[in-house]
Amino acid sequence: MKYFFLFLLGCLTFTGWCREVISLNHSWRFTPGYETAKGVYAEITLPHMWNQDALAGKADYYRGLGNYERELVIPEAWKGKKLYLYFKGVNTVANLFVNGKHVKEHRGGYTAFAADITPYVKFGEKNVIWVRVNNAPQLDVMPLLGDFNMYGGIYRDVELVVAEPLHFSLFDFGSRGIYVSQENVSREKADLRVKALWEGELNAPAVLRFSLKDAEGKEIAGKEQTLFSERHSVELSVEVEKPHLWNGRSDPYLYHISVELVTGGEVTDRIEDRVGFRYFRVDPDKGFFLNGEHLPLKGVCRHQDRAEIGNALLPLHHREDMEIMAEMGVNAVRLAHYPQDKMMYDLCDEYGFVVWAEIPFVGPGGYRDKGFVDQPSFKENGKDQLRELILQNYNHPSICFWGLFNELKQAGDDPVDYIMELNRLAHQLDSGRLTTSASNQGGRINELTDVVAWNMYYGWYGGEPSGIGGWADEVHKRYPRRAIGISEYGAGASVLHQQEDLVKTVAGSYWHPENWQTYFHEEHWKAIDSRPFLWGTFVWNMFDFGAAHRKEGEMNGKNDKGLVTFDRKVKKDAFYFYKANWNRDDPFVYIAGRRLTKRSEALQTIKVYSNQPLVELSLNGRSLGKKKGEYGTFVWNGVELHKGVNEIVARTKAGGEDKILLEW
Ligand code: ADA
Repeated sequence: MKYFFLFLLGCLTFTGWCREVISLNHSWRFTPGYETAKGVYAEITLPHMWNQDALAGKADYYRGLGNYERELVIPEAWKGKKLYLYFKGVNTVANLFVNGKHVKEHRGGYTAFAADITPYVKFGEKNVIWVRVNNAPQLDVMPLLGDFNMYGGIYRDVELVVAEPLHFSLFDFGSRGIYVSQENVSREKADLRVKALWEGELNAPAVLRFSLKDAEGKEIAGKEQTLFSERHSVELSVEVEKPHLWNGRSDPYLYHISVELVTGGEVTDRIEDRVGFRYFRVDPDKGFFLNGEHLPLKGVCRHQDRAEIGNALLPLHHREDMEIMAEMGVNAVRLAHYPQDKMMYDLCDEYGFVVWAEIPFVGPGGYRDKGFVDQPSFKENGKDQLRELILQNYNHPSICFWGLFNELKQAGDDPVDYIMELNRLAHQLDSGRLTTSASNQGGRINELTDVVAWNMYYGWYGGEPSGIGGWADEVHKRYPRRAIGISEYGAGASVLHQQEDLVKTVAGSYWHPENWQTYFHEEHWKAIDSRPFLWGTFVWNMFDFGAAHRKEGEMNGKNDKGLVTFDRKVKKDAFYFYKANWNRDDPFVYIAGRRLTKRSEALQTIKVYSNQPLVELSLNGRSLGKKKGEYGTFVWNGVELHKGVNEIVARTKAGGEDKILLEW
């Protein structure tokens, strides 16, 4: 029965011809700590994380050991195959044991890794898998700190890969062993290069072959090449004529590629992937260009966690985040501050978001402590994490930028030389993309990556929101030959905190009224929109996220700079301001200030957001006239409420209507 179940699972998760990929998310036992009492455990299903305490805002949440164990029956019939465990994300350090023997250690919580368990398993028997996970802070694993929770656990999927002896390598820093490069891309042609790494003995003549199909399934290119036993890497190139380009949100066209190893006429392994042809550049005066056309990047940053489940996300959660971002009209996303689930990069390919992907090289920002320690073990770990990020995500057309650091300082251990090393490494591994960084400093540190961006908080940690424009002009003048962007800008808001007047929020305080965040973004967007030299700008943050050390806003342990709440249930007013400016496709109308249901005066200002040219407002059934908007914003001053409950309706021709009740 068990074998039948395994077989069934294998069929369901089958991604290659001969390779079987079996989900191992079920039937784990979890025990926290060490020297735990025998027989005391929780039965859990992956993805899993153990830090509910962090979600509850406990600043010194548990950072230590957690143990995951499960049995694994390996059928006798698998003798002669190669068996791997593939972990997609374990935070932070994972040690894998099979039948009590140490197999592998992996250091870094955001990237995948594979372990060859073939020599450790007993065929035809039950085997015991034990993963010892440690999320304690350590000085030689990135990140050393950050304004986000480092939830411990096996929080992404685990798979068993059952491969034929001749198979694509899983050992190149957790990649799938297939790298698809594109060069000289234009509307006329593209050079496609497929590099494959393989493992195993060649007992008979073998070939590598690939086939590229368009979205309708028509083969448009293909090639094969003989394998030679002395080399475990092989490359094939073809020219694709008149490629249908991957063109961001407007046309995220994807081809399909399948790469196979064939020996004695039999396919022994196959990897499927998608290819999107595109070219891009960044100009210091004119910003970002995709396929030769100017594309202002309207970006947001996304942390991966959410209320109640932390980082232990299911596919439906990733998809929901994408849908929310798409609804707002986002066309670029900074997946901060670490590599995110591969599914996110897949979805970005599909939705057509331009991606900034990054390693967790996070500096102290406004806090004390260090993001960089000048010791070899830290530096090696950071380079490995960069290799993993790039090699695991090499084929995604959506990724245009590799982010190398966030808010590092030069005081103390100076990271400049090391960042230069990372920059060289990124280019060595991938000559087709640009490097970037998120700075909050002046000085040499801003001259190291291909393009640079700053985390700016005018009107939150200091200054006024309108200050952002002057700042951008100043930096553009100071670095005329550098492409500059804004990697973060944002202000906190609680949907429970409402005020009638616009009073500036004190960042670290309890009171985080929503209307200050809205105003902050209105001012920022106007300044950004009139400065096309900014190559990309990214709201901090799309969603509220867990930051256990924070004691501010409506509850401890949360950074509430999201445009959407931590549970994804409420879209704040600022969300609709952006939707009105960024989403040209779905007509809508939205009345702002709707959560401030009780007003203290009869005369009120009513603000409406819409992407339609004209909005009509009515009060208790009486029209107050139609208005044209500016920046998607329509304002009626001096609206006189009756005593009691008032009905306010905003109507548009194509975008329907919105209705709220206000009490005076
Ligand atoms: C920094 C940092 C972020 C973030 C932000 C904030 O800029 O890069 O991680 O949390 O501060 O909200 O203060």
